[in-house]
Amino acid sequence: MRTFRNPVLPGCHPDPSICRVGADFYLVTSSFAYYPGLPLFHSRDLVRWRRLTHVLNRPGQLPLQGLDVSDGVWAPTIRHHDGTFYVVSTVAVNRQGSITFVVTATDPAGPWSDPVPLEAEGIDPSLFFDDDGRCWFTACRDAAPGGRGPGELWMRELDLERLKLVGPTHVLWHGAVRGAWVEAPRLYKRDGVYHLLAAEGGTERNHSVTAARAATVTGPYVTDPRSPLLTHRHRGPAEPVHNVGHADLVDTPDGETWAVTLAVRPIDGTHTLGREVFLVPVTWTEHGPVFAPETGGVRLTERLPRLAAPFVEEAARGRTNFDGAVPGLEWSSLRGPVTHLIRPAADGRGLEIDAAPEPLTTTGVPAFIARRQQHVRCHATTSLTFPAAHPAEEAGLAVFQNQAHHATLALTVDEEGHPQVALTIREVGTTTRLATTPLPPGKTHLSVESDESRYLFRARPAGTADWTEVGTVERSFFSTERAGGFVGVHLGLYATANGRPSTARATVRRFDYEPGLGE
Ligand code: 6LW
Repeated sequence: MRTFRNPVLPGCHPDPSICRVGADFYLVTSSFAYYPGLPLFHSRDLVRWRRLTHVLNRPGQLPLQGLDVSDGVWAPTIRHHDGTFYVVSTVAVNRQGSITFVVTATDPAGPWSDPVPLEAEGIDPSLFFDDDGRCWFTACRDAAPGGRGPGELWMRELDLERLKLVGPTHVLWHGAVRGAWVEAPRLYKRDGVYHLLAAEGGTERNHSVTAARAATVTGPYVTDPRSPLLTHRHRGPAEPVHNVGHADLVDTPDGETWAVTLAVRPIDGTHTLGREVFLVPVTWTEHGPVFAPETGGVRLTERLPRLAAPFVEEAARGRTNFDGAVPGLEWSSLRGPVTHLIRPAADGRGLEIDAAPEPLTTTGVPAFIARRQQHVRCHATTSLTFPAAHPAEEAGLAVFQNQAHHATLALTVDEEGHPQVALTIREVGTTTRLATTPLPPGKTHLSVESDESRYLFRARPAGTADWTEVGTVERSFFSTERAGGFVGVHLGLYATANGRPSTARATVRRFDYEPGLGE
């Protein structure tokens, strides 16, 4: 049997949504407070995905300043109708309020329109185009006022001309188990029946895909008694894939149906890479969709979709030379563009990063760019020079969960002005300097290597042969279970003067990311 390896999008890519136009599949995921927002991927075989663009890549489209890393852009849905692509999504603000919006494009590569706010309560919006061309907007909201809580799924019509919700609100469903966090509604029509899929149980171990169905689009919806249609909540610690839910379905041109769903890969009960995208086969019966009919679950090795030609999978390794060019689509900043802080170096070789006053610990825009960690075992290295003049000035590598929870390996100076490399962790207001190692001034290589148990931080002055171990941090420190929130680890480059004005500037020659052996 020809197989592929799940997840098809490793690393922090939660809340996937998928659509197809002809032979082309498009997929979007949440992006939280990372900028640009809403990464959009393209594939022809459902397995190999290429970054096409970001749906929100102009600063005016995205109000992210002041937000926690796990707030921001949540749970989009992408659909195509009559020559237009639609993405609906929500900006969550301090886990309390939210702004739901729709953006459109005729070419998925962009440009995408500015967001049009919708008067919609709640999160996880989606669209469904009925046979008569009417567009139905669904989302989930609190069933009871106060606090984002176990919810209800609701629907209104979207007027496509005016991009406005119109007509009455229809309450669709409260989930297979009332009060179990019904979210992520997605609607499909099959053989005259409307099937409403939802996520239920919360996005952690109890996550699941549940369903209801109706004869008319606005309901009444009746719980599919087979619910949950997909979950791993009953599986024990030996199961490699957990927290399965938040699915979206797509039909292939040759008549297969596949689901994309989020899930995590915990090790000893914790996961660091965030929620990743898994591909699951689906068949339709008279009862509705059946997920993974042969295996009953989400597998790390799955049979290839029929449309995929056999291929050799390549791990996502990457060298970024930063030579005269802006970093590629895999790089993000926090809460807005950083072109005023990070730019191509004057000699065209590498990037300059200003030691801006903003530290990594606030909800502002620090001088920081990062890419997702996509493999538990991986190795990231960089080479930089940073003539720090004050101990508050630092620049180097960051292993970043969120602003309250990260580690840095940085070039800085001690109180006497001697260059050193410092390993520091920050956890909810507490900064701990784990280790320092003196260094000669000048170009230095920094490296972080992770595996199932720890992150190992090392340094090497340019022109010398041996790496010096600066220190280690246990892997679970970076886990979602420890840090909270909705994201996975990002590996990045940063500089800061920690609140002081500074003219110090780091010059970064390159950044390499290599999956470890067996990844
Ligand atoms: C997403 C929602 C969720 O909107 O997490 O817990 C949110 N559930 O489905 C962010 O990914």
